[in-house]
Amino acid sequence: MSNVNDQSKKRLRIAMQKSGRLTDETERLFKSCGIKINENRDHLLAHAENMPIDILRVRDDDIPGLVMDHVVDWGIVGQNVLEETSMQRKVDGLATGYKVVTELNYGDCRLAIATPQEEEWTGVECLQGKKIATTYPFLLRRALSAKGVDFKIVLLTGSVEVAPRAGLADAICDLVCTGATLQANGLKEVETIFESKAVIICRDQELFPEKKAIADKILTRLKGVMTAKESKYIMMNAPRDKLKEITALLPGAENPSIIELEGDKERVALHVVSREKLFWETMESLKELGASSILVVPIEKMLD
Ligand code: PRT
Ligand code: ZN
Repeated sequence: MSNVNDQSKKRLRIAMQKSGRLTDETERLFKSCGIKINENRDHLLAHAENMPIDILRVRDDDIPGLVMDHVVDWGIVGQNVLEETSMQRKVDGLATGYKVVTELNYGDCRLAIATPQEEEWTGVECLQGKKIATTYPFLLRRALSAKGVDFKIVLLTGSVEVAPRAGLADAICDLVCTGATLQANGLKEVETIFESKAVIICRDQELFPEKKAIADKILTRLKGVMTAKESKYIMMNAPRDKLKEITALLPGAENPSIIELEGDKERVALHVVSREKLFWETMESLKELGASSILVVPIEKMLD
């Protein structure tokens, strides 16, 4: 028995989506942070092979509750599910405490209201007295009540986009990414009510010191991976007398390394880490200033 307690004090337990839109990116993220997990997605609980971390694979809707009930230490979930579940749990009298550890750079989408394409739209007042199908009744009610619109909710957990055609509702409120699903169903997006991305959340209680140490380590690695994704390593040969102008063109670049070129007094090699994307336009301007052999190389990991 004491063994189980010891383990739960020492191993960081993280809940992630078992199978869905966040799964691949989350697995990629763990991998890039050096966490090796069992590939078998059918196992509810996976132990990392090389770190004191356990991964719980569940439906995304269960993740906020698992964190709020202190069953897991961290959860990776979309802000849409987090916000909706928080409001639902508040009404149900359940615990709603959590902290956001960090936002992630995937899972971007928006919760939007859509109506049949042929319907005239002049503003949210068009929804007065209408039936709106959604999986997100709390977020929808919060957004529309704030604007004084009175409407009816048709609660659906799937295939929300077919509700108007099936005669179940006048409009829908659903997640949108590219808008292709709406278009394919003869709907148009008329109002965004919530912007969302994936986040890591943490229980609202201090972690045991051993777990805190693991959490901090993973967070540092994670930030390193996320910064690296945006950053580029840039190399070029450049005329010595244009170095100032050239460096000024490089976005978010730290002090460049200048390296002598064998047998060339006029030109040097310049190496620099740029924290932002480098556009073709900038590369063309660099070339106009006399830079040559310009190489832009992706960075995998960064530790400042
Ligand atoms: O089984 P489980 O409950 O775990 O999964 P789920 O089916 O509830 O969720 P899933 O896997 O579909 O989505 C998980 C999370 O990914 C969501 O909660 C969002 O935070 C995020 N996300 C990002 C999206 C989308 N983009 C998205 N486009 N979730 C759903 N969609 C759906 C949307 O509902 C609609 O059906 O994709 C369709 C629209 O996409 P477009 O590109 O055609 O606009
Ligand atoms: Zn779900």
